[in-house]
Amino acid sequence: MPKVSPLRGELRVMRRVDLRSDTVTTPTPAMREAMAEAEVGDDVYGEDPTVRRLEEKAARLLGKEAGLYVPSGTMANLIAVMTHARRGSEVILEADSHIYYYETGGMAVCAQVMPHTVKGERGFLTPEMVKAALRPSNLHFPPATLLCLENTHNRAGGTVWPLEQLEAVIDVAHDAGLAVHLDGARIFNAAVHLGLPASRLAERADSVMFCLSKGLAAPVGSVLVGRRDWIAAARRNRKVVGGAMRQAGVIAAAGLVALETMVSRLAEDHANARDLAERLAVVPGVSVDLEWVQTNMVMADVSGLGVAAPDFARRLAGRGVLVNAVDPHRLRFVTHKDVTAEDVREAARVVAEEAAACRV
Ligand code: TLP
Repeated sequence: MPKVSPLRGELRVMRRVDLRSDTVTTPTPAMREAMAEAEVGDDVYGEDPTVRRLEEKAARLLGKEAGLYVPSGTMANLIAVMTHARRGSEVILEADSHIYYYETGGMAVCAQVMPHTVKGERGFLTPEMVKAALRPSNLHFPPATLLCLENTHNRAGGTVWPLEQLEAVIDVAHDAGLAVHLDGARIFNAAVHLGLPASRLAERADSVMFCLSKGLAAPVGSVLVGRRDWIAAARRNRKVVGGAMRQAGVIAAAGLVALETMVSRLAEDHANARDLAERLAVVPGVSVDLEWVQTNMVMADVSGLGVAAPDFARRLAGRGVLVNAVDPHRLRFVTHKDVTAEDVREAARVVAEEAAACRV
């Protein structure tokens, strides 16, 4: 609902542009229709035909044997860690990865594993970095059992792993006997950027999770995919963490529509992000690394304005432009299906005006 705001003595209609995350997307009319008509059953008995169809479709799209529908990406990652990694073992992951940074320490609380973080470059590790993190077998060290990777990488700004590098890193982990889990919350954004099927990006990983409730705009859910026997073990762990649902076909139906109708349109979000990035990059005091704006995120460093990013975000919110500060210097702008090309231009205009006001 547009708000009316008094600005410079005139009345202007304030457009609300929500760029905090693609998680704010709302379901499409086709999703709501599919939800209303979904055939359902008790999924704990394996009797929900819609959930089964979603799990099978997700597995097929990612080139894996089986899938498991879960309430959230966080739970999917937690179940993956619980299922791959022995209690007391070490899990290697990038220092800014979502699993380490944003999942409330679930891997320590529930999976009882030891995180071993490695600082990457733009969210990517190199084979050398992983080799250096692998410690020899020794009574003093926890044995490493799992490597977790993230594509696209959230805190790096939606960056896409170069495929060769991804595969080389996975090979190093496999050679050392580690399993590899890919947090592919936005794997379809990566696939669209590379012009490759998501299954190609998922090929060498042992398990992959992706979110239906981000750019694909379904209201709830993520899917974890992998080998059939591994998914059976993950299903038990989903029950452990209370994530087994009953007539979940009602929400899974929207997930099916998301996979059928929302993947190719992600290119539009990427184009909007690129346009926004180019507009922000020319605002004095704001800096954007244009080379790394690859998908639906823009990271803007506002330290040149002499104001902390959370304070600048509050100023923007007062003008109807919602963004998240990801650290004291950087703001994250995320484009998605509920943000138009015009919204993006308006957001950039508001940033330029507020930036100018900071400088006076
Ligand atoms: N990311 C959210 C916040 O939690 C930061 C966002 O707004 O980007 N993996 C990755 C790479 C993610 O970005 C997210 C969500 C998750 C996992 C968790 O998914 P949910 O929110 O479904 O638990």
